[in-house]
Amino acid sequence: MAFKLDAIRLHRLEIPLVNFFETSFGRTYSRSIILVEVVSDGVSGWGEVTCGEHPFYNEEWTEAAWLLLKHYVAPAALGRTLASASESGASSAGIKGHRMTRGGFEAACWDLEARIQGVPLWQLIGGGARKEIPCGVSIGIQDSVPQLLEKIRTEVEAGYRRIKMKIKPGWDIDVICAVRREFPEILLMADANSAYTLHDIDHLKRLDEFDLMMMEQPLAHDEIIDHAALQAALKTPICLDECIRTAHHAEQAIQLGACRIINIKLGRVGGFAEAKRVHDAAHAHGIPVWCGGMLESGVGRAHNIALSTLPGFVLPGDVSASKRYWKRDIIDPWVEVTPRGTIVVNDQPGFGYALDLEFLASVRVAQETLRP
Ligand code: OSB
Ligand code: MG
Repeated sequence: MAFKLDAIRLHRLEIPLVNFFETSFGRTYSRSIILVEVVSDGVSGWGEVTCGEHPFYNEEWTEAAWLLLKHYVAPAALGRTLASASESGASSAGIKGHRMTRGGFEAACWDLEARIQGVPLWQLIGGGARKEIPCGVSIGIQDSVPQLLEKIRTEVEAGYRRIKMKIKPGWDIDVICAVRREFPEILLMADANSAYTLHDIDHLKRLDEFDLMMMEQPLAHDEIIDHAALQAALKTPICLDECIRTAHHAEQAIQLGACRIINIKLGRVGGFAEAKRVHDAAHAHGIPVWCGGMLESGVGRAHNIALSTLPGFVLPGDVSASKRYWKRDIIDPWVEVTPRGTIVVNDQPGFGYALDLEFLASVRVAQETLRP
């Protein structure tokens, strides 16, 4: 359904995390999040820019995202009539990289179209393969092994179906060994966020004995070929995260044997249109996918839930309950996880949750409305 973009409003929020989150590239205590609100004929659609506060996961970061949205993404889109949300990425296609930033805008357009049509977002994107999505958790690097074991116990008892732990040199083999000793049966995986190189191949091979579901992104963020060499030497399946920014990358990685599983992050690939293409490419090759997370607020989390209803998302994702991240979420109700370790997908229009505008205003530190 065609719509014209009358205004784009940027909101910058600062929200402390309930617990710090540590990866191989650093520790986060508080999130700085940009929400993109796109307005057409009085109806608003919302998207979240999922980049970090610093350019350490990939090249993107919050401050830069604001400038890119204001000076490039919004001016190229404002006043235009889009035949459908699937066209919304085209106006900023000339921008190289910065897919999380462009993806925040793109996802907002999908939400807008779903709200104009009065249909759930999952339906508009062609999802709906499942009414409950299976959930896993991502647990950061802790100060001590007993702390990690306690965190894992809490999440397993809450019903989560798969545990992902972050690793880095110095926090890997011994720690995984301790986790396995304590939890011999759980579905367990490890995410290195690019902390190793091919020089570590013998070290990484030692992880094969722990029956991990997968090892996520052990090597450089932009290095598909070395991952193929590593996968050939490992029994443990490699899952690529950072490396896969387009469906073309997914095709190349699969053809080279660089991974056996793909983590799809809505932002990392630039929004729903490319996420669907990555999903389709993986599906065509029998490669399972799951939905990754970037410590999103309720808005990004709700988009991830819709994405996870596409048929190829057969593995538990990093989409978990609001309360694991926030004392109060910016959506109402919050995202909850059942004792079965699932999120029940609802049938409300758009991304399926109301915004808690009062709380949103209280954590907003900047706002700007852009018009044609
Ligand atoms: O690599 O998946 C990652 C968080 C920030 C940056 C990168 C990653 C992550 C996570 C968190 O693993 C997943 C989540 O709970 O949102
Ligand atoms: Mg990852």
